[in-house]
Amino acid sequence: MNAPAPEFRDGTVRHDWTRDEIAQLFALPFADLIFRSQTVHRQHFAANEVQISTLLSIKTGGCPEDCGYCSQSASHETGLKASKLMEIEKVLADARTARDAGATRFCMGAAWRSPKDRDLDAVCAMVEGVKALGMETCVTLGMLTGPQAERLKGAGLDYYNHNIDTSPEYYTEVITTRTFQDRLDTLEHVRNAGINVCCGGIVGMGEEESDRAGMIHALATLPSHPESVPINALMKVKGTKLGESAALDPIDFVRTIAVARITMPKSFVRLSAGRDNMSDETQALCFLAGANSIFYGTKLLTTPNPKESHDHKLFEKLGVTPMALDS
Ligand code: SAM
Ligand code: DTB
Ligand code: SF4
Repeated sequence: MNAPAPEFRDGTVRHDWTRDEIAQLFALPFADLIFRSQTVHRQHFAANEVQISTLLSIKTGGCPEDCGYCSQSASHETGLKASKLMEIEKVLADARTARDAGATRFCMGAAWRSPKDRDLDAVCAMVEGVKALGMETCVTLGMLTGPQAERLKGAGLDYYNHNIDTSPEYYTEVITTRTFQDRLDTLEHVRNAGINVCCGGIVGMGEEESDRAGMIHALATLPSHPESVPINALMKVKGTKLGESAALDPIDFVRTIAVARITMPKSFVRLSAGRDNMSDETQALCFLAGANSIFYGTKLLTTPNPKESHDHKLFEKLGVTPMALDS
């Protein structure tokens, strides 16, 4: 069996991962990989607890970016109806419903390249309102400047989601309207403002295993690991550039979760988009590999997610319990 190098015990937080080390993790026999990721998971987290977040698209469609996977890009004809920023009261009503259904974090997404300062006024009010409901808050609004990040922090924002999406090399196959470095700059502004970072990517866009290794390497060598690492399986949307991508092998997806868990031992790893197309067995393997967060509720931003009743049964079958806020 490939044992870890003696100077580093699995479970130690490191920022000096080499791409080769990460590629070697991906190449492990499956059982060895999962054994190691599950062992790391148990060092830092309660083994059977999963954090629950609910998503809401507060501003949908008509986005000027050309992200090849996205239903909301104006470059794609997906039949999605664009809408304006939602009213604050409506957002808070949805947050209350999510809280009462058991979500501890409410994540609000807007299809913007970057927010205008006027938009930020409304988003800050939403953040304040959701916090007053006793929930954690997360927003994903595109690129941010330093002062914009400071404003969100001032409103009490807990997490900002901004994904690197894929490896630096594969990135230009997916997005041309903003660069990998633009994304790193936004992450730095978020980090400097003292907001928790939620950053991950997508698997199943036609990338190679080496790109998955490159994506995890970019995340695991950030100066601080993102507190939350969403691993999305591509939701194929008709009319998008990547809508006809080849089917993703679930084992490749589980491997990506496991490598994220080993390389970022203290981060929440979110089994993010794609659960609606996954068997219970694949999801169980993801939890075994160290995923400990999900999106809950029948809609992600624009695409479907499993029924709540299905998730309740799945949790019961697996003996998984939702994580309380202060655990
Ligand atoms: N417009 C903002 C931005 O991109 O920064 C925020 C919203 S965007 C929808 C958030 C993330 O969702 C993307 O970076 C991408 O990783 C993920 N995502 C979007 N569409 C997806 C799809 N069809 N399948 C899987 N993940 C997707
Ligand atoms: C993330 O990594 N996944 C979420 C959240 N961050 C904002 C979004 C998933 C979107 C899936 C496609 C859709 O529903 O439009
Ligand atoms: Fe716009 Fe975000 Fe979709 Fe890219 S992922 S097209 S930035 S909404």
